[in-house]
Amino acid sequence: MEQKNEFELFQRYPKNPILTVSDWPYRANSVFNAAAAEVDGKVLLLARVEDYRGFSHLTAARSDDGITNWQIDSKPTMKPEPEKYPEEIWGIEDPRITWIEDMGKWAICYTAFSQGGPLVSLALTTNFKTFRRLGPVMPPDDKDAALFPVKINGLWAMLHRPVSRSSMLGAHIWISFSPNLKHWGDHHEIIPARQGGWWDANKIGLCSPPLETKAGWLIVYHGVKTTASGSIYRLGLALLDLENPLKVIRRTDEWIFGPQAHYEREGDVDDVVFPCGWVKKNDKLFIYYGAADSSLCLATADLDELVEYVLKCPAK
Ligand code: BMA
Repeated sequence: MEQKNEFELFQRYPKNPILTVSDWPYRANSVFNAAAAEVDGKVLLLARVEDYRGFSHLTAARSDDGITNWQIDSKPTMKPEPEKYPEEIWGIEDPRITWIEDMGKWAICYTAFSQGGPLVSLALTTNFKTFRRLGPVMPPDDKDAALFPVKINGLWAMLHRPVSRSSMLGAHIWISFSPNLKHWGDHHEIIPARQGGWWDANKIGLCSPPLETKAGWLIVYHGVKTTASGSIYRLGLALLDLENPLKVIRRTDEWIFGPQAHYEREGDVDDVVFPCGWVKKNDKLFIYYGAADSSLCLATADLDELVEYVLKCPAK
């Protein structure tokens, strides 16, 4: 692992990127923004793969140590099915995986790129080979969604990021509830994008799924700063109350990770770090992120240090 940089909570894996399209067993334009989970003792990444039409599908890669020797499915693991699910016409993107102990299943929230814009779809799996789609659960525009692993006060809960057509009003993180994973309501905005000069002004979105810690649900989110030469995607943290996740206990004022390495600064979309998954290995957190919409990278963090840091941030 990399020499620890004492100012950074996240340490980049020195041999990043861990996966690129040159590792892929079939022809594709790019691999990025992967969900992550520990499945049968291995780390499984469900990567977004963009083909040469510009459409995305999802493909699984598995590794014993979560770093090297990835076994990549030889063909797409989960393909868009526009004949049955018309909202998947322009592809499926940016999955987030949550293990639902109560059901003994993995839930995957993903973006379906419909003719009406991106929306949130949900699928369940036990094996990452076959998937049971529950279909769209949020209408467009909505993305950056993940489920909580447990019911909250008797209901399933999901974080997501709807965008108002009047984009002047910004894009914020919302929470919604469901009795059955299919019908969603009780919608509340919980983390607003800031305004003006902030790194996370106007547009934010959830990254990896909420992670349960003693101090609360740990959230990592991206903030998008618009500049004269394009957008910069950086990451911040927040902590939600364990029993009542509508309550934001803490939120970092400063971004804690942003594009610095050349593979994050230059690619199909410059200046993007975009995690969709993290895996806890002992006290370490392995965070998997798409870099510049072009490759898959790894950074590690000490979970206690992250929580300690976020607890020092202003109360919200
Ligand atoms: C967001 C998402 C991500 C992408 C990012 C940068 O809106 O679509 O998939 O990585 O833009 O292009």
